[in-house]
Amino acid sequence: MTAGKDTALIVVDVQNDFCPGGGLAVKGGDEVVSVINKMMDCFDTVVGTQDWHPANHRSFASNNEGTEVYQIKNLNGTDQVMWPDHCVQGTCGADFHPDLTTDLFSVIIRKGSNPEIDSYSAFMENDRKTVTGLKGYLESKGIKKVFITGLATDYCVRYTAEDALSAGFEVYVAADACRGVDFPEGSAKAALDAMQAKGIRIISSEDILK
Ligand code: VGL
Ligand code: ZN
Repeated sequence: MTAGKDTALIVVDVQNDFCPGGGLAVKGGDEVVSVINKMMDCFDTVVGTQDWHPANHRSFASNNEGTEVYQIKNLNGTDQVMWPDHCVQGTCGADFHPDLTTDLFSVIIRKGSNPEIDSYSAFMENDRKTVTGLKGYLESKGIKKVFITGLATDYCVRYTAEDALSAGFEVYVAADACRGVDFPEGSAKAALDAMQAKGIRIISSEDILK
């Protein structure tokens, strides 16, 4: 299939730290690379995103004395999971997976750079106020529909998909082109169900590639 000019692909956080061996490894994270590479050929507009934290980011357990990894802590008024260090700006862990065809990205959105605020969504930081500019970019290109892929299903994919829906786009998530952190256990499946209940269409990459 060739997607219409009004359709964009968003490739969320396909970075070394979310792949096996990385700082916040997602099971099977690297398995999405080949399927996403194939999907990219079907779209004129492809957005890549990168989780892009300074080393002192407050979502890292290591930067919050007395906290343990995966503990939940109140950070500036919102519940924040204490993550292992990941995607530190300029490190190999923050690089895209080496086999990902990044040449086809029309634009790259980097998020999570404010040390005090996490940003799961590619549209808006977790303060739910600070925008990244992605909505305006897509609107300026006449995009009406977005297909979302990448890592991780239960965090950055989910938040990006839900914000895309709130921004007025028709939203599709290609489930087989995503993998979840699955913390807490079961959250990857729960995220797909929650997205579907909101009107996000959960599809397979095959629906695009056929
Ligand atoms: C992500 C947790 C922390 C993600 C980013 O890309 O889903 N998850 N930072
Ligand atoms: Zn992060």
